[in-house]
Amino acid sequence: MLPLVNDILKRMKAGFVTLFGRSNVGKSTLLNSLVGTKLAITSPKPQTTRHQIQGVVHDKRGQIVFVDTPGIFTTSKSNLAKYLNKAAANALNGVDVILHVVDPTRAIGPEDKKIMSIIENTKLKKILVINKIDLIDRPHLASFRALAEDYDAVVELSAQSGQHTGTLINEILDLLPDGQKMYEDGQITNLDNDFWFAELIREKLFLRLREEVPYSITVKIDEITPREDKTLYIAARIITNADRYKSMIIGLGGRGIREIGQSSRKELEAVTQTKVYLDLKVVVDEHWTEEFKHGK
Ligand SMILES: Nc1nc2c(ncn2[C@@H]2O[C@H](COP(=O)(O)OP(=O)(O)OP(=O)(O)O)[C@@H](O)[C@H]2O)c(=O)[nH]1
Ligand SMILES: [Mg+2]
Repeated sequence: MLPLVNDILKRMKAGFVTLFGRSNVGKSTLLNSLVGTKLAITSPKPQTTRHQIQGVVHDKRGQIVFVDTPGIFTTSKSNLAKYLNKAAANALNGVDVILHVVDPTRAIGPEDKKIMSIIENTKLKKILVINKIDLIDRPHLASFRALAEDYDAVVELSAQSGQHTGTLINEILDLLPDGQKMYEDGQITNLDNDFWFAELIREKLFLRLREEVPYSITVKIDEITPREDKTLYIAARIITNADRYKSMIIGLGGRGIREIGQSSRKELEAVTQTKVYLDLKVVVDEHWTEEFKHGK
């Protein structure tokens, strides 16, 4: 009977759900898996995500807007690190449900404890999401399961394989209030193309470069022009804060930048479904991280 009544009243669930967790637990991978498209970039390196990215799941029972956040971490005191922690904490404003995403291959760390203390005092609904169940070796699973009573629900899933992500959607819809759609049908993100394309290039840099180099980099798109021959011309700048990083990005005989250009172009072609001509430059601006100090 109930679905019929809901149909007549056009009642639906709607709300914001934040993906919260320490770095590298798989928040962005989970967002992509739930939305079914690669919106957020991912990498095996910590601190990959720098911005709030929204991804929308349209379900006949309602609409869920997921908000991906930078991982919380407690060790670094750089401007970028402070900015990322603030951005993550800000993402809790105005949300309905918090997903605390954890990785059972690693012990509960100071970051998890910090997150638990942040969310403990909120009145928001909380779900503990134990990710990476596709891995056989999960030595810390029991210690995460033991936290269950602090949460409204616990879901064990694999963001990578998609296993049990449907269970998570069901649990979220149970906890969400009735509401109105926030996004039009078919719209899946708040990202504009400039930002999205820059992020896809930044992912390739994250995957290819070692140690501190990826953290010295930001990417800006200068031009996106559809050409008459049906190709898409994209001009982008890789901005780093030191000459030595610039040479590491370019690589011996330009090999590094060539490979980054090729893998970025492939990814851009996949998301745009168009042949792409990518014009990539590397420039040094030692002050770019200052932007983060001012919260831009
Ligand atoms: N085996 C396995 N690996 C996963 C799973 N989910 C994510 N990963 C891997 O974990 C790493 C980190 O994933 P991300 O999605 O970038 O993690 P994140 O939490 O967004 O990290 P930050 O943005 O740095 O906070 C990547 O190498 C992913 O491929 C999973 O379900 N199973
Ligand atoms: Mg991320």
